[in-house]
Amino acid sequence: MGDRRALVTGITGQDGSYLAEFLLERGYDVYGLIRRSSTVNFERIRHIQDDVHLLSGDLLDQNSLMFAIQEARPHEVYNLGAQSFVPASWAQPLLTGEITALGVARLLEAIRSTDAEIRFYQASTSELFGKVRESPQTETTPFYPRSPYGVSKVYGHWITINYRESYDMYACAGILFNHESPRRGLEFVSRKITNGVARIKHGRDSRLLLGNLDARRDWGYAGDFVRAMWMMLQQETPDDFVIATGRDRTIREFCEAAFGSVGLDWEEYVQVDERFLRPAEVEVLRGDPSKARRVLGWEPEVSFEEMVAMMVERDMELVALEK
Ligand code: NAP
Ligand code: F7E
Repeated sequence: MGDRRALVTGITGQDGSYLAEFLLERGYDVYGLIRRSSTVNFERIRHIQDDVHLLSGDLLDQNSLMFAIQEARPHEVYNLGAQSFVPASWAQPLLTGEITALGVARLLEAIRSTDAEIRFYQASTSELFGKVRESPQTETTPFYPRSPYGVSKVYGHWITINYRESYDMYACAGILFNHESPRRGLEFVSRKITNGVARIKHGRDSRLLLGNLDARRDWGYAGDFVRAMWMMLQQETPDDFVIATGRDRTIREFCEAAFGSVGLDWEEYVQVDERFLRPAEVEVLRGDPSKARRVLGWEPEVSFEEMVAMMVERDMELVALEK
């Protein structure tokens, strides 16, 4: 066993794969929790599959979390596992609550009863702010979630703080604003757009159907954001941090940048389809990362334009490979 061991839930997801790479580079023994499925979904971790230890478990199953903690004996646990797609949380609000809310308590209980010295990171989100009470949003901005996902994350956030205060555990919540990459799931708007651009450019599609084009998000690059998760757990005392770029843009602007990067005019291809509108929308999010800058020394390195170009470039390659 190595000197530093970390357990990552959600290792097969976008952030889990970047965080696992980051921790491996720093010499950690990395353990990842994976849930059983009838087809393997290791696309994002195939290149590091032999370097990490994969443990079978589920945030719905208390015993499996206990076994995972006992097996990995981690110094740090990063809870990135969640039902993370906002529209799916209206279709499956109870499942979302079980995984995204109660799953956090299950994991904290497994840690508390095994080794309360373990440092814990909870993946909180800008969706806590929802219908924003002030702008930009900071660590002290009141919450007003707008989806079953957001409501579940409010529980996960407060139970993390409550375990810190009740049991003196080293537990941090990172309030991360949207972060994207070529590994983003295809259903999220950023990747839906860059994949759509690639399919249109290759002649596979002629239009792209989207929902609310006026929504504004503070988009950063996932590779930069996972670094902040690790930085939070290296502090002397546990605390909560907003991680954001400090700039917001509309979905239209994302389209303009993505289509523009391959010389296309987005307005010729994008159409609004009401099926993609939400029952309650988060209209605008913009984070203030000054505490993270001051205390952690964290700064984003990849710009919005670089990230969009990176995503379109990768999707151009992937679509070219599709039969
Ligand atoms: P993602 O790509 O959707 O990955 C979610 C991960 O959770 C996957 O590995 C998934 O496993 C796993 N998972 C789902 N249900 C589970 C269960 N019952 N038990 C164990 N694992 C389960 O999400 P992401 O974008 O990487 O985000 C990582 C975390 O940060 C999530 O908690 C998300 O809510 C939060 N967050 C994301 C953002 C963002 O902009 N990306 C911002 C703030 C917070 P499968 O592969 O088996 O489905
Ligand atoms: O939507 C609008 C949509 O699904 C962004 C998750 O990682 O970040 C993510 O949640 C905006 C919304 O991300 C489409 O209405 C327009 O206003 O990419 P998204 P999200 O809902 O912000 C937060 C921080 C998380 O924590 C979540 O886990 O884009 N939008 N048209 C669309 N969105 C989608 N998905 N599809 C559209 O066609």
